[in-house]
Amino acid sequence: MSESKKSTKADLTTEPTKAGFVAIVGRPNAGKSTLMNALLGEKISMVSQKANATRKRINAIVMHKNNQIIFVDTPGLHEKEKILNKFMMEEALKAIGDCDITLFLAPVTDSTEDYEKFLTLTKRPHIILLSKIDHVSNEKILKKIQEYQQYQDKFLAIIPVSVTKGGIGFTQILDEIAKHIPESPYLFNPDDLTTEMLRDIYKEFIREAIFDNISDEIPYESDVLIDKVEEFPGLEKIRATIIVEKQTQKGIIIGQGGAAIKRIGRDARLQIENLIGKKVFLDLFVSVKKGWTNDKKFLEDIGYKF
Ligand SMILES: Nc1nc2c(ncn2[C@@H]2O[C@H](COP(=O)(O)OP(=O)(O)OP(=O)(O)O)[C@@H](O)[C@H]2O)c(=O)[nH]1
Ligand SMILES: [Mg+2]
Repeated sequence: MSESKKSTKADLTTEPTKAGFVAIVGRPNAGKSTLMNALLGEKISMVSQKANATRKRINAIVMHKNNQIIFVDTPGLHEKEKILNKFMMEEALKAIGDCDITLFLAPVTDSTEDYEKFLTLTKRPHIILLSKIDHVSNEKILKKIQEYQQYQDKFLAIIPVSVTKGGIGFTQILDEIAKHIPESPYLFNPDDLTTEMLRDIYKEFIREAIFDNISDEIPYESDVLIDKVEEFPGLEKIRATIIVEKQTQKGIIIGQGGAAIKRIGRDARLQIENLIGKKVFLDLFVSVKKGWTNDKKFLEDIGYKF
């Protein structure tokens, strides 16, 4: 996907270029997708107050001085029995294995237990990011950094970050990453925002609108298929189907007189219009597929490649 909106152009420097992949991992709701969008300066990954929002890896291409950093957003590290959840966990583990380094995102209010679990998963090089530091006092941040010092031979650096308070820690994150990625020609066009297909981002925005507008288990038992995208000058026509597990869920997604699906459609449309800078016509349908979150064949058919 090529985007003219991108502002972070590569510096004209004589230094050799570097390029590398950086996985962003951590427990559900740690703030991984929010951080990646903020580092990119553009929203491409869905964000939610509800945990377990991200289901697949999403790449963002960030230029920093003579470095091309490809961030890989991942699903939260968690344990659940459903096949969809196992896929999500594998996605995160694969990203750690495939990337040059990993950012382990730990909300500052979390205990160090999650980090100990992370250390049992991988020995690969990583940076700890203490996220959501706007929630606590400076004293508490320092105390937490001290707690992590017992593991100091395990991590490359520990950096406090906040996205909501004007990107605290961002330059430090990018400079630290630059130290650990290899000299390499750029791997992608520096003007590109992402390696994802636009239709996959549309799908994430529709999923986000479901997470925002519908409660209980329905967001976790629904997914979105993009059926058709038609491009016209100044207009994008998108047709998508929301899949749910039960007939009753279909009724709730549609809502009284179609009120709920209208809200979902409007919220998703605004996000898509904001990204592509074009008017969008979004047509949504709902379809019931019993037990899809535990159906490996169906999951593979809709793009969850194990
Ligand atoms: N106060 C505060 N809230 C944040 C910050 N970063 C993220 N959040 C909020 O934390 C919630 C979760 O953010 P996400 O980015 O979706 O978290 P995630 O780690 O991607 O979650 P999963 O995809 O479910 O694993 C959202 O409500 C964000 O607005 C931050 O720096 N400060
Ligand atoms: Mg996420």
